[in-house]
Amino acid sequence: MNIVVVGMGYVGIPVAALFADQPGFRVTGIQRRSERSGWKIDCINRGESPIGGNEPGLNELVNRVVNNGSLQVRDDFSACTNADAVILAVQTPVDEHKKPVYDSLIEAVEGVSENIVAGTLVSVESTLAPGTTINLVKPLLEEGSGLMAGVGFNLIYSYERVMAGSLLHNLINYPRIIGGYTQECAIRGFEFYKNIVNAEISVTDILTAEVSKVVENTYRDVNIAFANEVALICESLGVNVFEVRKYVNNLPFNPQNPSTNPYRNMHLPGAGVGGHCLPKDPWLLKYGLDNYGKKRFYPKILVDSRELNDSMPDHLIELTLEALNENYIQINDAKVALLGLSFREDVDDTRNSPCLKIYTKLVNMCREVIIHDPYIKECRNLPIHDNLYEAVFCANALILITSHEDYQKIDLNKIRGLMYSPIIVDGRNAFNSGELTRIGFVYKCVGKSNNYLV
Ligand code: SAJ
Repeated sequence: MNIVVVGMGYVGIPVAALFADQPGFRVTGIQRRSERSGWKIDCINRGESPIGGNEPGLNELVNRVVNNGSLQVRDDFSACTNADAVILAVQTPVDEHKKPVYDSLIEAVEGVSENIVAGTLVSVESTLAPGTTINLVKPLLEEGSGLMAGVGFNLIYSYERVMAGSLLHNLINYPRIIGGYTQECAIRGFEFYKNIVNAEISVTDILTAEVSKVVENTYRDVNIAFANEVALICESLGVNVFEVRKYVNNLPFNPQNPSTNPYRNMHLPGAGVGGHCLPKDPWLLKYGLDNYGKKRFYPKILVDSRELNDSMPDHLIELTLEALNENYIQINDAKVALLGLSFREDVDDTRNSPCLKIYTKLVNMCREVIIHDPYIKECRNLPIHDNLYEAVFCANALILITSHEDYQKIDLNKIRGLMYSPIIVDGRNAFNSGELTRIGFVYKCVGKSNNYLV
């Protein structure tokens, strides 16, 4: 089979490489030669994966399929003319007004529609506002190709469930949902993905699949917001939210079916919610409701959850100001060190990172703000130090924003000696209050109050 995958990113690269590794498959990746991403074309055609961080198996796979001629990347859509299947895996961010930005999607769909021939399977994998495939993608494909969806070509929506650090693993082992424009489209999609997916594949309609994808991540965002709200309540009442969470979550599993999820699964409060999925998917769900829903209503829970999660970086700044004031240090005289630039522990991905929000505000308030992250050496001309102990030298406060494994092993006594004033604000419950207090730190943590030493 000849496959085309449009968009060489976190989704497109693993899926292109995995199909290319199947006997009898040849894959052409399509990537726009843009300023930001054009370099990926030559990188992949050299047999290298452009995705950083630790992605088990991906570099070897890309190298193998490029060198045996099963995968190549181009910047034009001509390969679609003899494609049996085309996968759309372009990014679909939201803008500052929380509205989806579909420029890349529209460009990709138009390029594909002008080249596909009858009988092609078109699979949309990008995360979309529910209603987008039927109301935007389908008409563009039909206008450009002159073919009817479900008749001249098969149309499905089949979302990915990738996660930085386990891209290939998730693709192969996570259950897959296929939303078909018609029953026949869904079955064609089922047969197609069976080539690479080793887990259960369910078929449904397109709209149900689109809603399922954004609800999957909205659910997680709302649960994190609940944990953050409980953390703020615990701080105010003077209890340790992590102790409360431990008791809440140890309500016994369902005795009849112990493998099911516990009756309680309180998530972790923290410095905020970053990454490419959770900060945008609730807004895509709301956009779908607002634009394609039959009955208008205001989805208060998902909106308030997003706003609460996005306020957590401000809460860390508040805790830092409190600690500086309690020690008679003026914020504009202070040097503050931020630990953890990536959005999640032990990855090098900075998308929507809470650290960026904290830096942007503090840099206008402090004498100096510097950043350290073991996985990131440079980003947007930010003042990143690659030596942690140099970074905290003479600092008045240290804010832990991402709990990288490396930070569990730092020499706190050495840090205490290097800092001008030993203030630590812990955004991820990375440290033990009692140990830091004994060493002589002023310690504040999201969800923990000063009224106890635990
Ligand atoms: N976070 C918390 N508290 C938590 C969990 C996460 O504050 O209890 C924060 C993290 O620090 C991070 C952000 O939320 O800043 C996102 O964390 P994440 O673990 O959800 O990481 P992602 O964005 O890589 O999530 C992806 C999502 N997968 C897809 O969109 C396909 C998410 O739905 C998955 O649950 C997650 O991977 C996973 O754990 O698989």
